[in-house]
Amino acid sequence: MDDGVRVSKGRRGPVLRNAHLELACDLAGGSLSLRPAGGGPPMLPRCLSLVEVGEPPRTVVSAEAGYRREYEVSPVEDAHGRGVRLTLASPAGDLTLVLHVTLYDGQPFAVLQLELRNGRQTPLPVHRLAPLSTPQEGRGRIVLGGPPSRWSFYRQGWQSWTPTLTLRALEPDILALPSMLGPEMPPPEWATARPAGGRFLADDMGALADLSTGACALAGFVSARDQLCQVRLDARRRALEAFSWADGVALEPGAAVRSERLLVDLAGPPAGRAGPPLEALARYGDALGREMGARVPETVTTGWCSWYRFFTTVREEDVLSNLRFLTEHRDELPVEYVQLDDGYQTGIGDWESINEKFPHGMKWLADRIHEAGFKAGLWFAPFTVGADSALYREHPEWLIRDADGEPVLAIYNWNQRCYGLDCTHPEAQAWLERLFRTVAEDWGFDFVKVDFIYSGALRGRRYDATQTRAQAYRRGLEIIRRAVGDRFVLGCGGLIAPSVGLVDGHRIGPDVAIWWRLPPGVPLPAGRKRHGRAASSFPAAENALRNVLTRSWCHRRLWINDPDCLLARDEMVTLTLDQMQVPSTLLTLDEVRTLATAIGLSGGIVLDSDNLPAMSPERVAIVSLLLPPWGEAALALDLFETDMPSLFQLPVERPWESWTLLGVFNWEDVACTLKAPLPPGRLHVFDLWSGQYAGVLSGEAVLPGLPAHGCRLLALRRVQDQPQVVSSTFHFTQGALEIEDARYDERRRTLMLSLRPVAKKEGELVLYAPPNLRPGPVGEGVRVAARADGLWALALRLERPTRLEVPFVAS
Ligand code: 9PG
Repeated sequence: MDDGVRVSKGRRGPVLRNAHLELACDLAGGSLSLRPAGGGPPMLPRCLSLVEVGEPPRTVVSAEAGYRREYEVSPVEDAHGRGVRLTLASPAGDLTLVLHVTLYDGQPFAVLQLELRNGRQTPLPVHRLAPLSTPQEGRGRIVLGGPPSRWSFYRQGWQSWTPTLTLRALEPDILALPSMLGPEMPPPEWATARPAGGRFLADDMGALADLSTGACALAGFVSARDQLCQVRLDARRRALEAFSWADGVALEPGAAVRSERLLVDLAGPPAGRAGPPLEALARYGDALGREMGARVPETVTTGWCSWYRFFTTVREEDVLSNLRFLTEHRDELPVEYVQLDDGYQTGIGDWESINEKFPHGMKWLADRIHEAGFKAGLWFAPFTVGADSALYREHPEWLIRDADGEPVLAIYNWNQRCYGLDCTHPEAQAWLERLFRTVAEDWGFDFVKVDFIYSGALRGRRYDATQTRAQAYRRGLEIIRRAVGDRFVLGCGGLIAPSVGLVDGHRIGPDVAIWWRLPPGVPLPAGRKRHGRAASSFPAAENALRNVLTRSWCHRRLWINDPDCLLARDEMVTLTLDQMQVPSTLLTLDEVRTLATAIGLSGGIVLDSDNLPAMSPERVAIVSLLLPPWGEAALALDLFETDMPSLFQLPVERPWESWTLLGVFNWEDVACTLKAPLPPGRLHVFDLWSGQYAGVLSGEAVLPGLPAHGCRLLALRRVQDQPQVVSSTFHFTQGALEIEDARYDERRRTLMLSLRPVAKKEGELVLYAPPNLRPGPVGEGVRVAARADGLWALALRLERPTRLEVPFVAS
């Protein structure tokens, strides 16, 4: 099929089309109409573009007055392939709006970029550039086939900790306000609008799906170097606007400024369950990664992190005792990094001043870690300056300030007000560079976790008034990147699109915690709301897990996802007051398994954060199940149907067999029966955690008795009419790494297995045999036991590469 872009003349102006998409221009009306190929009405019948400029009161200038009759059509070739670009110009007094529209051969999306040219004699402050704005009234509103009550909207969040999820389009949005969770307040007219639901402010990208028709429209920025980007949806008015913030930077006479590049991806009905919206997210992730030059390390990072067990009270001995444990248990916990988190420094900003809990300093500690054969990681909040720090006292001029000259608050944390570092200040830049050179070259760290970095992107005044928030933020990250070279940079509390290309790994959700949900008794910092199931950024396992599922599409497209740490502990701790022994965690075993399942299936970084020497072997074995990492990300099948997806599916392909892993989660506070749709065919269904075999199923699995906050980790394997592997309990993939080959020799009636050790050394291979066969004796060290329904378990220790021949005899 010819997939190339064709240009033709339509009734109202030029038309671009390929096999997927049609863009028709209405020159006199100053708009574009977008529809998926294959007929049907346009989904976005009237796309306008507009800018917001000037001193207060700001004015909105749009292309509504029409585009010039002359337009340009030119071939392009860029990161997304070959295509055709249409350039439309709309004069508006002495300003000109220029819209660049690119359609690519073979891609189901278009890219829109708006340019503003200043023909005035005076500089013009530019605030917002919107390459896409659909009308709020009358004809030209969004058409998805069904009513907005059946729409759902996926809203990307500003930074790591911002809840990211799909909401029904008439529900209220979550609160994601400046400075922690969003860059901006919603538009003022939204504040007074009644009813409150149906208005959403997404960052970088939003995707709208119609659950009744399966149609989907995604608008997301694929460049993010210069401007912060947002997408507004007003579902009641069926209106969408995508824009980037120019931050009021003055546009000089004769000069031009461009918005970021907006990808618009449309898919018409029909849709399967995991159909168009999920594919659109994946395509958006690919395109963003391509344009921003994503850094995607080959292998997935593993390690131990001090934070979620020791917090700021961490001492040198705590790191050393865990280092010792890792050294002695290298086989069971083969991890790469030992990462010290917050708690070594004397102040928020005073990173080279080490507190008394680390008497030998940081270089000494990194040396000990290296000596033991691990790589060393260290935490910073490099763009955050605490009011109690020496840095704040000595360099108040390095802070982002508001119009009154007051430093802008980034967060209240560590019992103090914390402000944002002005990364455009030459002295602050020199300081950052020196700091990270010291950490990398003198101290010898191989990994830096740069945390709370959204602080560098706060709205405010900076030393260099020509720089936007996005540029200042990236400048800071670029300096860190240059200073540490190719060492691993883990972004945390960091913006999403603007970080791509500068970090190797990035946190994708709120912090995990030793509680599922914030317990009622725990006091909240002033001004914080306590949520129930409602999406929140507060540290809690439930909140962390939400984003692990909803942002899985980012993995290996933007960076390596960091789902946050695994907390698997069952350690008891002694209370100082009355010497009482209490559990060191509130997480139940079911909740720990849910966390492990989500982290494993996420394909992302595997960091444990427990006091390892105090953990039982059973709990260490849960960590081992994730090692080595498999590295590929599962997909939340029901992402567009619920605000908390419960089906996390990962296809596993090996030369000897392909199967599917399916995590099924019960987010309810009571035990439930859940139903899971199955891939096609007759499948053996085996759950790793309960060791239960659900039998041969097709179409759907009904899973009774899922405990509160618990899960099933199912291996779904196609039924063969001969002996076959159904599961392996050595690794969470149930066979991907520990089974190198498995084939049944029909003539010899023997299952030939080629095994290699993984982290967990004790386990079982679970085999199925047709009713007329059963396994004969296998050999030394392998215990064969009958299970229900034709299953056989082979229990063994796997310490070296092993070949197993399992003979089958008539039963
Ligand atoms: C160290 C921690 C850990 C953790 C980070 C980050 O909203 N808050 O007040 C808030 C506090 C801490 C926090 C996130 C949010 O955690 O994600 O892994 O490094 O800092 O202080």
